Amino acid sequence: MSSAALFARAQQLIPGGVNSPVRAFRSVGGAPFFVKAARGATLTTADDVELIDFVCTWGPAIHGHNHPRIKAAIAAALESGTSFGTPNPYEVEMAELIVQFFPSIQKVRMCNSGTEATMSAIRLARGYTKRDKIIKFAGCYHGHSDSLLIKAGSGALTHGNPDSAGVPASFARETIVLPYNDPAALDAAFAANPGQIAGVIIEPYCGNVGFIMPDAGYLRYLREITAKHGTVLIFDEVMTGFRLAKGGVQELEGITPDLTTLGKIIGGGLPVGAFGGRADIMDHLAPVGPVYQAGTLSGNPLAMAAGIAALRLLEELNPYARLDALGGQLRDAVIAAAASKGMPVQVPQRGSMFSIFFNAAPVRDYATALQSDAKLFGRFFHGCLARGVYLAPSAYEAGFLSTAHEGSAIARACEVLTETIRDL
Ligand code: KE4
Repeated sequence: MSSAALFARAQQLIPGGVNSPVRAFRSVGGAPFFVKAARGATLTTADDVELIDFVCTWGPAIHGHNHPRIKAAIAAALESGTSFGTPNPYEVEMAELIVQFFPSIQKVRMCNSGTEATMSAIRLARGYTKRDKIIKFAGCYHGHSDSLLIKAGSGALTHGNPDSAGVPASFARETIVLPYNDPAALDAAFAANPGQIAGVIIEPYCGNVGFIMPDAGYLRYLREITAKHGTVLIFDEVMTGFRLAKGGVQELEGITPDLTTLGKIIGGGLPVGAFGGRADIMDHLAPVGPVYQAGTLSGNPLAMAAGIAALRLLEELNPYARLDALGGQLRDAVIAAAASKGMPVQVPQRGSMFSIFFNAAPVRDYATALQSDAKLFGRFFHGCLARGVYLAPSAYEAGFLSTAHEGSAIARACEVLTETIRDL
């Protein structure tokens, strides 16, 4: 059945025809394609079109799709069943791997999505500090829990406003939204809310507003001011963990957060999330402490087996330099193509993450990201898609590379990006 026919059926039964809004192509226009198979760097659509994939299922597929080692690990686990509802050996091995990769994590709890991980970390920070307020940053996305679907309020230093229908104003009042990369805003928020801020949650490198990296010293300042005020610093590394380095951004930047949230890669493509950090904080979690958190399928043996295989592959391959070279190839191709026609473009890239902003100014926060030409991005997106390259269907998402992109896939992709920019 074609994508169009599938989409028509899906829209009858699933809101917008999708199980996650970004997949609906609303911000780039057109109708989404359906995928029936994925392997390596390639997606095969329901219309038998092959696409070079730079979404990588939004991060998990760092080894490419359907990697034989991950597939074999799932198959082996499947022989013993799909879910036990009891502790299982895979969970222990996963916990040991996470703690090994992330020295800041002394104890870790598995869950089933990044949203669960960040929601639980926020509750834990509040339970540990007995404070209610949290700080998040404009442009950072941490999943769809009520406390985090909040946009900056009128007084950005006081409280936020709901960023979705269904979020009570009373919830929004406990979330302060600050601009990213703005140390003075941090000072002001802590001064305006003395002894009230339970936690600060940040994407240390932003991947949900396009790809934005912090100014030098910004994360260190954030670590200092949160330590000074007894506020729990939460690094949301659901996207960057295991992707930008084995130990994520905290390894690259040499910063030790109090809690870290993880997901995506640690499920090897199956549903997963995790949060962990200082043992004295984590031991406030049930059944040890008073902060409740739970999940029927948390630590699911199939997801653990897939994630363990993905992490073991990272240990063996240590692919980060190769991934950074691939990202650099893509970045250089886009910059050269845009320069040849005097088109302003920013291509922030680090390792296997990148984004393409049609913007004359460097993008350093939500406000500058919004000044990019999203309409032009939409035309660029569809031009690439028509030539067989699938970028994230939004001007405000990050792109992802995998080790499977090496060789012909990256070479073809660079040609396509170049041709598409030429014809814009
Ligand atoms: P999930 O609940 O979607 O597993 O994770 C939420 C989440 C938390 N933290 C960060 C840093 C994230 O990037 C995400 C989810 N990322 C989006 C990509 N923009 C998932 C794609 C989608 O919503 O379909």
